[in-house]
Amino acid sequence: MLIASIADQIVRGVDAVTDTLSAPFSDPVIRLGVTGVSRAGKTVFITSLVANLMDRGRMPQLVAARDGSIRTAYLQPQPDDTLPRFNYETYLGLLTAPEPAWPEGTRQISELRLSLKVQPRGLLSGFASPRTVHLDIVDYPGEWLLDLGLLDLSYAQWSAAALARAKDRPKGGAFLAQLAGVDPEADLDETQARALAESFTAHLNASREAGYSDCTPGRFLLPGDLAGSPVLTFAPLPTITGAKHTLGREFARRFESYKRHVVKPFFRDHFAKIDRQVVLVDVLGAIHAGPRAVEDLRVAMAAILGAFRPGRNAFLARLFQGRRVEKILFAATKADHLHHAQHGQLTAIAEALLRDAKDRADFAGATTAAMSIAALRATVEDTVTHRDGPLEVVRGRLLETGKQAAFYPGKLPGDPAHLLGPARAGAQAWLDADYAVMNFAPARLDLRPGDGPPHIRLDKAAQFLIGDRL
Ligand SMILES: Nc1nc2c(ncn2[C@@H]2O[C@H](COP(=O)(O)OP(=O)(O)O)[C@@H](O)[C@H]2O)c(=O)[nH]1
Ligand SMILES: [Mg+2]
Repeated sequence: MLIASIADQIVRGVDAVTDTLSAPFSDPVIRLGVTGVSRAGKTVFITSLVANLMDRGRMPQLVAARDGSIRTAYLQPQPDDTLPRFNYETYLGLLTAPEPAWPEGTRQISELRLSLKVQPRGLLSGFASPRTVHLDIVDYPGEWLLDLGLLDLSYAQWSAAALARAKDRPKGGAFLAQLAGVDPEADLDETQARALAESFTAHLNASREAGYSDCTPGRFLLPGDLAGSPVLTFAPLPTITGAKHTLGREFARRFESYKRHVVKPFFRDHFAKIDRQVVLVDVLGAIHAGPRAVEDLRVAMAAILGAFRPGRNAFLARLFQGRRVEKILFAATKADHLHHAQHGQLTAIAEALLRDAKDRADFAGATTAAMSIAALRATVEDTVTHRDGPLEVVRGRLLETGKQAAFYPGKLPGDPAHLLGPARAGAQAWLDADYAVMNFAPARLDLRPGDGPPHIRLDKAAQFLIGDRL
């Protein structure tokens, strides 16, 4: 341990020296992390952000776009040769086609470099030539961040927590029933191990579908090329004594292996290099799913945001070595599902979730903000007459039928505590309200030259995240 940390420091030290030496000769780089659990809106966010940075007509809240400091923006080969490239052209093509469609879900990390030519501002700016700022955008699943918490847990501790969660979550009963017939002290049987892992994974996936966010190990949901490997073939077990060659002992070993070979490399190779971070959250989706999903979101967000606290555990502290993520934006996505009259309430809920996480985690000087945004606006606003008076709705094309429909998701409370309170108290359903969500298809676009795709507050988000560096 000691030797490892000294070696780490030496490597870091050398890094630091070369950084300073090369700094005057190389262009500044901003590494922007984009995360959120599956379907939170990462792909759409990055696609629209990049399109709107290339065509800046709809970005007035980004100061460098409004005042013309950004001269041009163009895509360049990314710096990391071994990371998949974010498939920007394909996604934009889908979203802007005559029959627009949402991109397929992505389940892995990817990267894209956008380079901006920026005219320096200030006294002598007229004489200076434009400088280049590289924006390296890294898209990675929020599920992977939740795994950070596993580093602090033994297999027995994780098992206890996972079994407790399984009790009243989807397909948890089936897994527990299967477990009842298993003796952890019996010799390892690979067929049984696989069956347990499959049943546990089915339970995690069903929980995720039902709106639960806290479903670890994250790579069970998004296995990529690790599918079927031993590091993903384990499940929680009740108390084990751990004699050699037993199922219990082997699962405990695989759990440790998962931490070492899956969790740590991600944090070391990707997470520790991020300067700015946006965490996307489908708050409306969770509200629709009910109080338990909202409570789970609150806990998961605290865990996700906890990953940005370098003092969180020894492993992270060593990785960051005093470096830190400078800005963290917590964004409630898909705000176009709500008339703007209710955006304030949505932002307040996002703020309350962020505050809760902040109360427990000091982000060591990182600036944080909460916003409600829509990366790609799929609706227009309207007012319809309802038996109780006028109702402020949004109108869009339904994904299932392609038909236009007006939609009212329900009245969000002005005080977020009216939702977060019952959620925390373990309510099963909302008492006095019902919230709906609707799947809208992306709107057909008719873009003027110089305009990017329509959005809500994407420019404000960009100003917060990168505005100070342009
Ligand atoms: N109406 C609306 N829907 C969105 C928006 N962003 C994402 N979505 C929906 O959320 C789904 C998941 O988005 P995606 O970017 O693929 O999520 P990811 O899994 O985090 O990359 C999309 O297929 C859309 O249905 C948005 O700005 N407005
Ligand atoms: Mg994606």
